[in-house]
Amino acid sequence: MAAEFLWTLADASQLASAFNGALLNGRPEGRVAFVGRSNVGKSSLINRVVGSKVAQTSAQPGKTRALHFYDWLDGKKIVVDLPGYGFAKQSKDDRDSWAALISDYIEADPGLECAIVLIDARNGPTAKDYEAIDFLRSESIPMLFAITKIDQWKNQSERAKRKREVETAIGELGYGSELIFFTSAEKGLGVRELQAEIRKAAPPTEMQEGR
Ligand SMILES: Nc1nc2c(ncn2[C@@H]2O[C@H](COP(=O)(O)OP(=O)(O)OP(=O)(O)O)[C@@H](O)[C@H]2O)c(=O)[nH]1
Ligand SMILES: [Mg+2]
Repeated sequence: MAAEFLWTLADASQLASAFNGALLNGRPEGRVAFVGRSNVGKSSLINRVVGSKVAQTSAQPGKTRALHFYDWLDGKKIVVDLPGYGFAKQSKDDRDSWAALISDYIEADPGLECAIVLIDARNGPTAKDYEAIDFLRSESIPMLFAITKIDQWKNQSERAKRKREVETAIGELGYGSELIFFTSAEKGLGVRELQAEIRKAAPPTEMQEGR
């Protein structure tokens, strides 16, 4: 089996007992979190990356409501499916508590090696994406960027224009184009390249120094 479900984090009160140093519930594998607005395709891309349909996907935004952890056996990583942000139908209280749960987890996990920031091919980075990137940067989490649903690009000229726009926007934040992956979970595009890069993720420097 390529992947299996490990754990759900639904409430920040579960965090205190989950970590022992870099171990997550006794597990040493580094964590890789998929971050992005609701409906951008996080769960779908996770299923492609880990090679089995472990994460639930839906055409309705707001499908993933807690944090779900999957053991990606071949990649020797734990993959984290986060709830999406910017889900318009949520009440403000719901939005705040979801955002708090995500940021509490990111702050609490010393073994979070990398965040994959997903950006919809049709919109480019939104204001919420910029906020998420700022937060991850402030926590010193290395980032990769996955542009999702590139099968929605209609032709070669749209593809070229959109690629340039995304590379410029992310470049302006100080991240090189080698960190950007153009993907389609539907067609399986860009998945192999992203898998290879995720495998390379290493523990944050402070942890390595502590060994
Ligand atoms: N065309 C196309 N549709 C996709 C692709 N990836 C995901 N989708 C569709 O986008 C919708 C949302 O996908 P999910 O993977 O559930 O999105 P999510 O980011 O996990 O959403 P939340 O759990 O609500 O945060 C579903 O209808 C998917 O079928 C893709 O590569 N191409
Ligand atoms: Mg989801």
